[in-house]
Amino acid sequence: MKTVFCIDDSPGYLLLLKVAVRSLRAVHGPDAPCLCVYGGDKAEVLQSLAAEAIPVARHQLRLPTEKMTPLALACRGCFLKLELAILPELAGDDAVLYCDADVLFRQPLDALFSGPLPPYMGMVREHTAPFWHEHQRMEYLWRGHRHVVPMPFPIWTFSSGVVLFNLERLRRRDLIGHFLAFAGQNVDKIGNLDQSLLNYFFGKRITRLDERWNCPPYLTQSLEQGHIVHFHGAKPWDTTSAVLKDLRINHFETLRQAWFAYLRPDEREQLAARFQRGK
Ligand SMILES: [Mn+2]
Repeated sequence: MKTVFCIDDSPGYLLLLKVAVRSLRAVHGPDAPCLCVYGGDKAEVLQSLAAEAIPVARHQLRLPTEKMTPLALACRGCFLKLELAILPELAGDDAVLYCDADVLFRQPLDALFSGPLPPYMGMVREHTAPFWHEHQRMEYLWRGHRHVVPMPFPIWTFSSGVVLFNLERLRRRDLIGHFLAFAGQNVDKIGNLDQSLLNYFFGKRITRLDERWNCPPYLTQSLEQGHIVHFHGAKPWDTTSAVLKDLRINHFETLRQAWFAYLRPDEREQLAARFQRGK
């Protein structure tokens, strides 16, 4: 099964992706199948990906941007993962493991790849309180028909940092067409970007994955159990931001050092230079 990453030209993504792929190859060998979906337009990024031997699928977001909030527009790269089922480069793949670029692979994924395929998608639950907001239902228009999606509130939300997508199911009966219509028409009502869209539309159809497949570094069990560590919150280079102070606990320091170990000396210097300039 391919491991798929999505990036655009947002700062930091490319370096995160390189480390993610290097760690995937360290765990699963140099031929571990992967794909980078690239939503940007920079020749130097494409060169960098080629130098790293990372296969690329170029894809411009199909989701309409008219209704996007300024925050969503600034983070539009995170919506790319929602469109994997329509990518020509993945037309022959029935399932893929999507991972954010800010992950570190630490232990093999065999148990995840050989387990039963989730009927729609598999995700790990967020470590937050049950989520609720004022919209009790959302509607969308698709091929001339109006559809109503009752909101499954309050719900425990699932993290979209790692998603085992059953692409074959999403393509069947054009479920992906329905979902993307819903997403484009309701993107102004969501709290947490792409993650909200997946949780609201698929709700209880999401299969819960074991925590080891998307483990933040601040959990006490992350060092022992984290097969995929997800630097959700503070990125590995962020040792100072006050707002994320509470998330730089437990194994954050050890795991950020593990992330740094994958950098080349010139990459380490670039990061250091960025910090001396104040990011
Ligand atoms: Mn992330």
